[in-house]
Amino acid sequence: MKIGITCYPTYGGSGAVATELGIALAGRGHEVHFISYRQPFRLPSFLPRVFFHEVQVGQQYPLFEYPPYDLALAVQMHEVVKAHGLEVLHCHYAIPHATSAWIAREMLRAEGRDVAVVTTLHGTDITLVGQDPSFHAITKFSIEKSDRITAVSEYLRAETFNAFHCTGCRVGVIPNFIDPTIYDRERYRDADGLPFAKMRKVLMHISNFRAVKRVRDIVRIFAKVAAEVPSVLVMVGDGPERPAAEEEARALGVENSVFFLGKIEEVAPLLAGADLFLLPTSSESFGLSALEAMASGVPVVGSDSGGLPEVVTNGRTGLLYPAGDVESMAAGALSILTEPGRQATMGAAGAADARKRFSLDTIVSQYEALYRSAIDQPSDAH
Ligand code: GMT
Repeated sequence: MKIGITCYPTYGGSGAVATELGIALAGRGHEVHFISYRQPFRLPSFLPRVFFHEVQVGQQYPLFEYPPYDLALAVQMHEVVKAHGLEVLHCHYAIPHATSAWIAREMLRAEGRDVAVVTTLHGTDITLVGQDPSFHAITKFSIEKSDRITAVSEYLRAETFNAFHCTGCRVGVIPNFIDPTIYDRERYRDADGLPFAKMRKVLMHISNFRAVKRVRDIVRIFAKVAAEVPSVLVMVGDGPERPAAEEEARALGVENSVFFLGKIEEVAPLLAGADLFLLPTSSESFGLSALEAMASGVPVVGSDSGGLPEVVTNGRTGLLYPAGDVESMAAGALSILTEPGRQATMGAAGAADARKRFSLDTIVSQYEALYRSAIDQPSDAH
């Protein structure tokens, strides 16, 4: 197939999933065209059958206080579909990608051509941004007009119905995935790893440091663990709440044991050196970073909200508590790190479960089947 993929190219789970999906599809012989305002962060500069088309928002006319990226994206989609004969446009994150795809398809239809539109909902496009009154109606419209809609968890599927009361949207669930050959502890066994790894337990968190991640809680949990067990906290990523986490570390007197590494593209080697992953988020549609940790043999301590319980099996591959319950999360973390054999047993269970339920091969096949059905049987909702 000839497939267009549009995603946010910056650090974030939806961009990572979209990019790895595209790479895997090209590996299976499909032609994949990424359409976005920047090369996605996990996309290598050259791969056979993979192309990148940069969206450029043209003239910065003084009238435009807000440059219309959505329109420039629609025009680029329309161009790429025509120039390369794309059969399907796969939009990751509804806003504005699904809207631009709908415009592009209307333009194509006016010229007697067509393209199938598949939209994958990732989370905040439905639970946060899509709820904003300025976006609600257009989000509902755009997803209803997609030929196929998927959500990354059952939780997000239910949230989509609750948020939009849509009769016209049949949302399927295709979960996120990992490449088991990349998230493999054994692969990095001989690497030097983190310098402190052998002396102290390594607790790790990876995210975009937005408010929803509750980064202060991460530092609070760590401070309680560090009071009992020699340990360090490794914070990977960056975002608006990073100063708050740094401030919390100073306030709790643990700043010398908390390492902020900033944005790092390849997290698998880091995860291979971790003992515990923390994700005490207030709402997470899936929690890709938790899955990557599991696949790397790292138990997860996090919140039992959103789609995270669909990824982490409470008591077997990690421990989940109500969001904000720092006390219990710290106690759970300590139990994993100190009870003989518990960390190893949970880590091994996580690695096995990630491979069994979320393996790249299985999930990519599901997307292939979805594209084929969207091309052969377009939705009658438009
Ligand atoms: O957090 C966001 O708003 C960004 C978004 C993204 O683009 O990374 O994250 C969502 O998509 C990921 C990939 O499907 C999921 O693993 C995250 O759980 C989800 N974030 C939230 O629901 C908060």
